Amino acid sequence: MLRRLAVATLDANWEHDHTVPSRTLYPHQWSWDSAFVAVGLAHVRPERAWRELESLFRAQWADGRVPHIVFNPRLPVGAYFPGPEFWASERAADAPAALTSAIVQPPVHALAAWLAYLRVPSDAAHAALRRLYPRLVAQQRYLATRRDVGGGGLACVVHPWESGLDNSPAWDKPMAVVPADAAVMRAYRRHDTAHAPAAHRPTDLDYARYVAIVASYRDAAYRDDDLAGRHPFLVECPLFNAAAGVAEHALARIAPLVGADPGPHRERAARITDALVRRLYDPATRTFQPRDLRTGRLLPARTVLGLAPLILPDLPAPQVEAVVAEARSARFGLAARMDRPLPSHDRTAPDFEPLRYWRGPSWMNINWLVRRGLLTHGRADLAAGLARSMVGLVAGAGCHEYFHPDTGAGLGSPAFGWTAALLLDLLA
Ligand code: 9WN
Repeated sequence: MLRRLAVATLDANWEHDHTVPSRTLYPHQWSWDSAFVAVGLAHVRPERAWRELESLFRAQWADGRVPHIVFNPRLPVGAYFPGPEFWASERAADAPAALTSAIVQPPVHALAAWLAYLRVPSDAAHAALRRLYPRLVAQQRYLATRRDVGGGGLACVVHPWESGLDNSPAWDKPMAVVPADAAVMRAYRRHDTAHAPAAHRPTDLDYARYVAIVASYRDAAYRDDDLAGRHPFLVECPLFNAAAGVAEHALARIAPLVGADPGPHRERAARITDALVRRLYDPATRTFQPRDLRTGRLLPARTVLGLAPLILPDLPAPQVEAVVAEARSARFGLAARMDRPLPSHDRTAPDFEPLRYWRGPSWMNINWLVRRGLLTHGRADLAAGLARSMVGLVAGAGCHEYFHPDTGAGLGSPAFGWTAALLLDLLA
């Protein structure tokens, strides 16, 4: 029954060579959504899993960046804000022919490709892996070189949208100093608030700042040189970098299958884990915190981003223990028997907002990543408790985009791609 709902959701969101996250809110192709969707498609429509990933990577830029949105040119102007006319990515020398945004999202694609291959290791899957491998390597190279703005071995994100957790309280401090005025938004038409209650979405002031950060990057033709000297938002995110580390681990598994050397991937994976612990682990709070490169300081909010390094198989034991303790604390409520999955923000914080997007609600993709981390580190009891709560959530509310962390009520889009896909993976 549940499985049928998930497959029907994915089928309804399928659009010639990719899956839209939502027909209403997000009618184009999103980068990390496609990776999560491919993980689910591999269980039911393996051929589509590869088309999903390959269509995304066809829009990869010459410099290796994988855009966070690939726009469907058949949709009318105004189908989503900000659309291709706002991004004007053709101003960049490295942009592809496709209409795309110019920023990235967490690189969970190599992991998705590896899991899809493990699920159905057919000749077609092998051929797709061969085609994808050099593109996945280029994606990692872009992040490791052009985006190592801090020089410490981590990639920095230049926009909250790149983190995937757009309005997380993690970004409140660096966002507060981005010059912008909510009135700017009168010049634009927001598309999201026509499809979801404004109280569940980022504010107009958030959007004014999102727009200002894109404008700054766009004015420099989306170049990455001298970002430290001119760009208004520069942070090192634990989830983003944990994804980059896991990507190197996945590439180390893929490499021998495509005739490449896994050694360099293993070395890079070890360097990323080491840099994460060195730069983003805070011994005082015993969790991972993002670093604001404009101040050099760790950001104080204790969000679910801090738990993400658990997905790294080589995370040292003290950090594994610390992250599991943080997840089990009253802030997140992980337990072998738990009613609801982890919220996106510390439940005990005064700025916890159970309805507003990434400021409290529970999301399937983040919980899925934490569950993988628990399994990786031998915490099957906790992983099972988390998985049961995730399945229960969707059984109660449907394939929503996000969920009220206490009542489990569905929020955002009601037929959301990655919720359906990751549910299929949990049910397998
Ligand atoms: C901006 C598509 C995307 C997800 C992000 C989520 C949301 C977009 C938006 O939707 O972001 O990229 O318009 O709010 O925050 O994680 O990839 O599902």
